[in-house]
Amino acid sequence: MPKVAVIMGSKSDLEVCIPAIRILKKFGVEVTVRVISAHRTPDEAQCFSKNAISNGYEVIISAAGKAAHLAGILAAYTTLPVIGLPVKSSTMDGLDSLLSVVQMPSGVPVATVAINGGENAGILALQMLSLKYPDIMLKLSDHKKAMAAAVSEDDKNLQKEFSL
Ligand code: RP5
Repeated sequence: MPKVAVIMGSKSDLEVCIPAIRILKKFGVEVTVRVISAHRTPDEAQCFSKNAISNGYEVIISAAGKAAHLAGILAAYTTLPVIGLPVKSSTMDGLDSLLSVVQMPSGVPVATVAINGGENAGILALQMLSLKYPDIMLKLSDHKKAMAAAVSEDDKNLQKEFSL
């Protein structure tokens, strides 16, 4: 069973992580959820990342806000793909978090999704896993079809509503 870690810098980031956790579980992925802070528990961040591969993780999702260094720290100690999820947790609308996550130096990438983009973090992790797990690739294809069907339904309904 594929295994993904969802790590947040503070328990206050949990709400933004829920859509990621939910979609990963829906696709049958084993999810480990942790609170590890780049600033408050830096030794644990280092330890988790250094041992992530031997502990069976295939992708890490890292959510953090403000001076959001967690994803970068995790990416520094592993060759696993790290998906950064910037959290809007301050007065700066999350732009501070976004830039802290995305502006990594050459050689240490963090695949960054939108501010509060929990579901996309989960889907991106699934897309990475799908290269190895064909059943996930199939489910992703079904998911895309379901999304398209929902948009077509909205389109049809709005056309009907406003053509009167
Ligand atoms: C970051 O600071 C966390 O990721 C969180 O988004 C933000 C605020 O943390 P708390 O002060 O709510 O614990 O480290």
